[in-house]
Order: sequence, then C-alpha cells, then structure tokens
Amino acid sequence: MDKSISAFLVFLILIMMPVVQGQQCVSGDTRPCGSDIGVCETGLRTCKGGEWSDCIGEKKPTSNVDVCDNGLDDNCDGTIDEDCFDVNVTCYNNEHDLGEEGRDCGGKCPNKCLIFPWVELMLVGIAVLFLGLGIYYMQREKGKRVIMSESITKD
Ligand SMILES: [Ca+2]
Ligand SMILES: [Ca+2]
Ligand SMILES: [Ca+2]
Repeated sequence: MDKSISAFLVFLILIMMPVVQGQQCVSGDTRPCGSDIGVCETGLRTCKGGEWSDCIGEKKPTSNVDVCDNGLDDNCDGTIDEDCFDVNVTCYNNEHDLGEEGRDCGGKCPNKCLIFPWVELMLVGIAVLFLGLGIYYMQREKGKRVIMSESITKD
C-alpha cells in the first residue's frame, strides 16, 4: 500500500515538473547562457511563453583540442595553447620531461627510440663465431696436410 502511494507521488512529481519549470520564467526575461572562457562567448536565452528559448548568439569552442601556437584558448578550457611543445627542444633534450616512455621517445614525442635487437645480434654473433671456428679448423687441417705431404715428398 505504502509503495503504491509513493510510486504515485513520484509519478505526480514527474508530471508536474515541466509545468513548474516552465512557469519559472516570465515572458521577456533574458539570461546569459554558454561559456565566456577563451574564444567562447556567452549567448542569451529569452523567456517566451514561460519557456526559455535556445541559446542565441553563443560562440562555441572552435576546436576540441587546443590549436597550438595561436595564443588562443580554442577549446575554452581556461588554458591557452596547452599540450603544445616544441618537438625539437623537448623531444631531443635527453631528459625524461614530457611523459616520454624513456628519454626522448614515446609519450607525446614521436617514438624514435629503437629497441635494440639483442636476440638477433646474439644469434648473428654465435653464427659468426662458428663460421670463424670452422674456417680456422679447415685452414689448420689444410696446413697439416701440406706439412704431411711435404714430409712425404722429402722422404
Ligand atoms: Ca585550451
Ligand atoms: Ca590555442
Ligand atoms: Ca625529453
């Protein structure tokens, strides 16, 4: 019983809300709307028939991301030219100062750090070592044969 009464009250409030809100403005009233931060400019809502009009004359952000180096807060977040940096200065200064993954690579900087191919290098090294050993032993065997054949001809 109590539940149905409270449900009915909620329903009644929901039905009445737009009516109550609609009556909150008197025709001819105006109020500013939107943001006036950065390149944004506020507009004006006018009360017509107890309801506020759309925001007229408002200037919205010209970009979702701030356009770099124009001295303007293009996305109206209160900061001018944020997230802008000189790649040549910050990305190559040998300091981990821009959220890079290491020094001067990754993060906001172009990822130019090379992951050194240690495994490949090791395999190449081993291959070269075996090749060198093979050549060495082949030359040694050849040398032995030459000495042996020389000693045979001498005898
Ligand atoms: Ca900004
Ligand atoms: Ca800007
Ligand atoms: Ca850096």
